[in-house]
Amino acid sequence: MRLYQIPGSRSDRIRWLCAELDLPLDLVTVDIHALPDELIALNPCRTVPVFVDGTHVMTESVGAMLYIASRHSARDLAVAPDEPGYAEFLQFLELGEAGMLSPLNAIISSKFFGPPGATENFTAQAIVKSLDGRIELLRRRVETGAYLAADRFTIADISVAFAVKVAVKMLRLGDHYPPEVTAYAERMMARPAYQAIAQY
Ligand SMILES: N[C@@H](CCC(=O)N[C@@H](CS)C(=O)NCC(=O)O)C(=O)O
Repeated sequence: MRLYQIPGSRSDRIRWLCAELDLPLDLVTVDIHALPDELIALNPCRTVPVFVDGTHVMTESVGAMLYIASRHSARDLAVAPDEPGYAEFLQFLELGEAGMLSPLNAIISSKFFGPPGATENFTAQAIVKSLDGRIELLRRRVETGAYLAADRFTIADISVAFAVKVAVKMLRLGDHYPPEVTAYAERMMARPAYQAIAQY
């Protein structure tokens, strides 16, 4: 299995999962400003990560986590359809990317690559505000349980904890986030597997 990665980016989700499972990954570190032709040939979206397993090429970090967990029979790290926590598992697995990190791409671009004040525009403010709703959804979940689904650590926790980390540590949006949410993310990221690959 090969992973085109940028340390500290969504590729960390896949690295974190492989560290949990003790699976070897062939890492290719790339520069987002100078993506190699090899990556562009695999991924016309020109995004990172790109995960390759034989003839399979995946450009979605959450999809790649589900693939790895299924292929490597990591039953504990996913939740099966006949388990009670299945609905919550799917919900939070998706939330981390579709509901949280994907909308933040616009904020990341405007903060790091846009003109001064770009993050102050209406669209950027609307995205940040919408994230607050997702944080409240998360708060309600973590106030009643240590994990997001099935009372155990799963890839839904990797999906969401990584999104919270980007919001809090990279974008500094977390000043008003409830302590339950930041404590939950810190607890997930204190796991030895994440500590072994964490960049910041
Ligand atoms: N939904 C994709 C998003 C991938 C993505 O947007 N990656 C970022 C880096 S973490 C990127 O490549 N941004 C540059 C761009 O969108 O042009 C995933 O979960 O892997």
